[in-house]
Amino acid sequence: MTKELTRQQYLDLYYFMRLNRAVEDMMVKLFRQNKIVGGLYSSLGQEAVSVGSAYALEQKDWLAPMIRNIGALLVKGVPPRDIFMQHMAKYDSPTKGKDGTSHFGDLENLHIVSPISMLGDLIPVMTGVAIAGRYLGQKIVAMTWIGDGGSSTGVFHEGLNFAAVQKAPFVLVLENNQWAYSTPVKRQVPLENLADRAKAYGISSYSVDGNDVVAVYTTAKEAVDRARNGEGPILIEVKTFRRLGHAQHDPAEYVPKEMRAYWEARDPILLYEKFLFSEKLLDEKSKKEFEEKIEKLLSAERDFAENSPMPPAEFAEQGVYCTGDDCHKVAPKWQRPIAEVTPPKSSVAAVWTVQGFGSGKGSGGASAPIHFGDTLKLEEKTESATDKKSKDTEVPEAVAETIEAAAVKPVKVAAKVPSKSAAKIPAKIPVKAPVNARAKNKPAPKKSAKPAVVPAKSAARKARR
Ligand SMILES: Cc1ncc(C[n+]2csc(CCOP(=O)(O)OP(=O)(O)O)c2C)c(N)n1
Ligand SMILES: [Mg+2]
Repeated sequence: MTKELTRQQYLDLYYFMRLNRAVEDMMVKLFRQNKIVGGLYSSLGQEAVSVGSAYALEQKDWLAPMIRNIGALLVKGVPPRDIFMQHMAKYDSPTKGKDGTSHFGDLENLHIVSPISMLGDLIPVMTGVAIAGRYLGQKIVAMTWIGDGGSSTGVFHEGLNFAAVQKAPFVLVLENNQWAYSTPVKRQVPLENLADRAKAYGISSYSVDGNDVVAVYTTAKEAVDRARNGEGPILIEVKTFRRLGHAQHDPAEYVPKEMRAYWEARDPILLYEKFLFSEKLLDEKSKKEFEEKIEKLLSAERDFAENSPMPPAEFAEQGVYCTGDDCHKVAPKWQRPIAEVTPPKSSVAAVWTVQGFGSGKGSGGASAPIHFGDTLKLEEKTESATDKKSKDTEVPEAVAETIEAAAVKPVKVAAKVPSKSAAKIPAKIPVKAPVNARAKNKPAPKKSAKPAVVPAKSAARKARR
């Protein structure tokens, strides 16, 4: 770790990492007391990722957290009580008890987009936020996180490619914690550095030690500044380790002991404390003060959450669908003159001509408007479309004759009609006809005393069934 931040910044990073861990420790207790509704995920050992990256954002910037980014919510200004109440499905929670974990946002004040469970989907969503901000002249950056597993979804690639081609002011933090449920990274990505995924989209990337909060912060800050300055999206891979299982239900016995021991020795908070002590930014006294401050805050926040009521039953049918203005008011906040991006400054012509694109009937011999080219005139179009439709549905003469014949003499015709045509015969033809025909024309197979010889393949197939 190198010293290049202000004293306050160093101490902020420490405070938020400690707060992140303490909030989650408290939730484990609440979970064991059966007060948490639904699953509980942990970011133990990954606090430097959420805190370091979110700390690089300005207040006006936007983020969308994933399940292991409670630290990012705290940095952005979400009070711990909201996190507790959300997990406890309380009436005063941000979603009024309608959803769990970190599935809530704040579009108005904190600029947080609620996460969605479908891994990767936040990438195009936050790209949209970034582009909208640019259009409105807000000079914002949008940030979200994705796991090593989530980086193998189709939408990760579609979203990042879209962000790249749009040069969106967007930063994607790829949280490589070595595991996706019980799948190790090497079993799902043939890359040493997941940052290399950026090469496919022609965008910049970084690979950074995710347990070094200063490294995460300084990298994220550089990326955020570059994105804000118009360099397009940036991918940051942070290498870290998921210390617990996927969620509370998972003891993660599949994790090799040596791997766990290596990462546990690199606890991000202990590493950082060591650095702060060596730089004389923290001592035993100030450390204790931080601990007391956090303890006091969290016990008050927990009490508030515990005292909040559960939602009334009749509330279940309210707020399920958006009803417009009485549900939420989302209006664009222009930070530039609208005239800059509206007519007559911007083009609104629905069609445009391209020299050399060709001329046709629709363009009267001139260069063709790109949408119309050589298309038919309206009357011709309508006529030919009708003709085509009737041709498509028309039964060919030969087949019609065959069908008619089959209706009269089912047995004989069925023997002649190839199976493909037989499939087209309408339902009014007796269904049993072809079966009877085969039965009459083919002699019944002789009964044999010998057991049938089953070819090896079929035997294996039968055995599998
Ligand atoms: C598109 C999609 N596929 C599968 C899942 C189920 N799922 C939820 S979390 C998870 C593992 C994610 O692993 P990773 O992206 O590495 O994140 P981590 O849990 O390690 O933070 C899976 C497969 C999902 N939510 N969305
Ligand atoms: Mg993972």
